Amino acid sequence: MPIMNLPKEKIPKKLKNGEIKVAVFGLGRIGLPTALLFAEKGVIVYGVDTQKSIVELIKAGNAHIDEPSLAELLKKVLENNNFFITSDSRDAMNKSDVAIICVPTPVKADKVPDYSNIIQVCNMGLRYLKRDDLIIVESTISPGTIENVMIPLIETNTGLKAGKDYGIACCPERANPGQIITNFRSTPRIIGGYTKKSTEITTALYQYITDAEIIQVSNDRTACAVKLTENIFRDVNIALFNELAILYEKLGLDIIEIIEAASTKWNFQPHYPGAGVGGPCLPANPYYLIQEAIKVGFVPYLIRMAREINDRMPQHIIELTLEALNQAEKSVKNAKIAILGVTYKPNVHDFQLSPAISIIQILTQLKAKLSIYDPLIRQEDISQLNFLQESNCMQSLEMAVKDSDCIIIITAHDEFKRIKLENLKKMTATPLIIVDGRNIFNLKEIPTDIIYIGVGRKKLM
Ligand code: SAJ
Repeated sequence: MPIMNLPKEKIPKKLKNGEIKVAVFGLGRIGLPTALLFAEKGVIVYGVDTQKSIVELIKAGNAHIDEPSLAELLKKVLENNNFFITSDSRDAMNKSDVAIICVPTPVKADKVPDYSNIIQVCNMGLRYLKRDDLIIVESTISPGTIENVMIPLIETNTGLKAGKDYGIACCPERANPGQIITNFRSTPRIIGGYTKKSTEITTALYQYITDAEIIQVSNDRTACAVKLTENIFRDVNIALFNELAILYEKLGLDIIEIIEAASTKWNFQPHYPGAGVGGPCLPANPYYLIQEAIKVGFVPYLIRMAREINDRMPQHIIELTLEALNQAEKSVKNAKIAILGVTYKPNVHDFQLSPAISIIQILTQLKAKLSIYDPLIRQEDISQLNFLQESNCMQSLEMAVKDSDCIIIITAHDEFKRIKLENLKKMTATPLIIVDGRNIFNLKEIPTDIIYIGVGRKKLM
């Protein structure tokens, strides 16, 4: 069904009766929910992933990622028999009219964006693009990636010209891990096409699966820039509060008290200092725009400095730990240090670029004896993640903190917020030392006989 030739009004009916079929490339935290939300509405969907293990897991009804209500949605969709999971991108594209690209776009160690997954989709699946098909990029990319990377590859592989022979648009994913299904159903979507027609047809497609507002922007480059602007705004603001935290520590002030008071002003937008900024988005996205800026001879300063400030927070946690141990006249060498929290954000089973990684590595180099506890760590994580060992991963908070000289909170899991400090004192060495990397405790409730340091707030004995 040549979707680009259809009047947009006809698209809902053609989706419902199976005449328009959708291929989703990449079945991870974004791609799988995207595929299921189309399939849930009766659309014939081909879910494509190059990892055969993921294909088999999903075929067997295993949602393979932790997202609320995802497993139930997969089970329901698999009963409909309109969701086909495959690693055969050629077959999927031959049978589909729309290709939605949801593959990871990380940055390499040298902070250069890595579009190898996007390029692989162009050279494999999209090699079988047909005249009047539509391509939609949900993966986070920089403005210009469609024009400068994808379109030339597609034209070389197929002879098809963008805009004239097929449609292509950007509809960046805007979901918060841990709330993805909810966000997909309710968060407005940004759509920008290479042509106006691409924007219109893509809009009709997404209106079929969400009641949320669709924001049409001028073109695909603008849509990419909106997504990057959202995440750079967040990264820069977090960096501001991380820098203020370090200053207020030195001034003997409590940044949380300051944020709470400042939040009474109508246009104050609080962000929170912490052990660092992790995850697949914030530590990576700014470099997409930095790279584009450098290509046009502009080197951003604030965006780069914000990344440096945030990337330095794990080292700051180490400095606070050394200061607290010194206060108790203890050395870090052979100190028993409990690490609470390893995932990059609370209550989400994801370790990507977590600040905990470098904190664990540095303390290991300093010859501390680590006991690590995170309620979300699974046995397979310990074998797969090189910074975790069987010997230092504990099954419970109590086992991790037992006899510890110092406790470092790195991730603000709900379980840790329920800790009763008076009870904790009975389990650890004396004095209890807490380095609160997420400021989860109320400074006013800290017992007088413990050493407590938060990020931007200090209460030494
Ligand atoms: N963090 C802070 N201080 C803050 C907020 C976050 O240090 O005030 C840290 C977190 O601990 C974490 C990192 O930053 O290590 C990232 O936190 P995040 O809440 O931004 O989590 P992400 O990476 O899952 O961000 C996603 C993003 N969504 C997309 O890119 C589509 C982001 O745009 C959303 O704003 C965010 O979810 C969200 O709102 O939760």
